[in-house]
Amino acid sequence: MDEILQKIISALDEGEDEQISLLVRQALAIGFEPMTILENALVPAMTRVGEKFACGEYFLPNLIVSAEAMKQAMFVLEPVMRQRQQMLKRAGVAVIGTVQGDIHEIGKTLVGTMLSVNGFEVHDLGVDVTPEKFVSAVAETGANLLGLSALLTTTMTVQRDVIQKLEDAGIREQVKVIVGGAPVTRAWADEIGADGYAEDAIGAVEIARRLLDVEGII
Ligand code: B1M
Repeated sequence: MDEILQKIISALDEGEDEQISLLVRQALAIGFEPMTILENALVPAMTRVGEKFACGEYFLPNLIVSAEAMKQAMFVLEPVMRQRQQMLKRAGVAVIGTVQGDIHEIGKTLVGTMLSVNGFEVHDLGVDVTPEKFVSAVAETGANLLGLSALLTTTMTVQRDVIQKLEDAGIREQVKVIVGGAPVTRAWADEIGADGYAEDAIGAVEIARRLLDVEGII
């Protein structure tokens, strides 16, 4: 693997947020595409940190510093991604957030960024978002896409609650609901009556465009 990507992986693993910003800028300067940096360095490195946490090699502080480094890297990448795709015509209006009880934000933000750079007007509600807040945001923005992220097995069920609340409010038909996050599966999406499921951020854009019948390339 390229040396610079390897350095980015190490910086994320060690949670070196200043160093990682520098390295990501360097990688862009020598011609790496933002998606290559994301897919070949940042995302696998973050996944590896999670695996080390799961097996007891890393502890919560490791997760926190690595997540912070990931966010810093995203701050550098996001404007570049936006700049490169800003000519796209509007694909739709999306509301997105991580569900109540869950503060994992990186995957959700990545999905929001990818939707945004692919022509969606994105209203990112952040993390720990109640079903009620999702419902009012859909009503207020007139969104035709709602993205619900959940990273914990204990918070996946809130995705079902949100869909139920949309039905209660009489606006379920107005909006396509897509769900995702590490524990979420297609079977779960079907079970709770979501319109779509995606395993990653690019998949989220693909399914959103398909559901809303938007033409064009990602
Ligand atoms: Co947490 N955490 N965490 N954590 N954390 C996981 C999720 C875990 C799998 C780690 C592990 O044990 N291996 C585990 C969950 C176990 C489970 O329920 N199955 C876990 C746990 C247990 C916890 C705590 C309970 C730990 C504790 O306190 N004891 C706690 C819970 C806090 C809470 O939310 N209430 C907690 C806390 C944290 C931190 C705050 C330290 C930090 C988050 C910081 C932040 O976001 N600002 C953190 C982190 C960093 C992780 C891991 C290591 C990495 C998550 C991440 O950012 N991945 C994670 C392990 C893992 O997932 N491997 C873990 C990178 C990101 C790009 O991927 O978020 O999966 P991801 O998003 C992907 C896809 O999932 C998908 O696309 C994204 C891009 O490709 N996707 C969607 C996501 N949302 C989507 C929505 C869509 C479509 C696709 O449509 C709408």
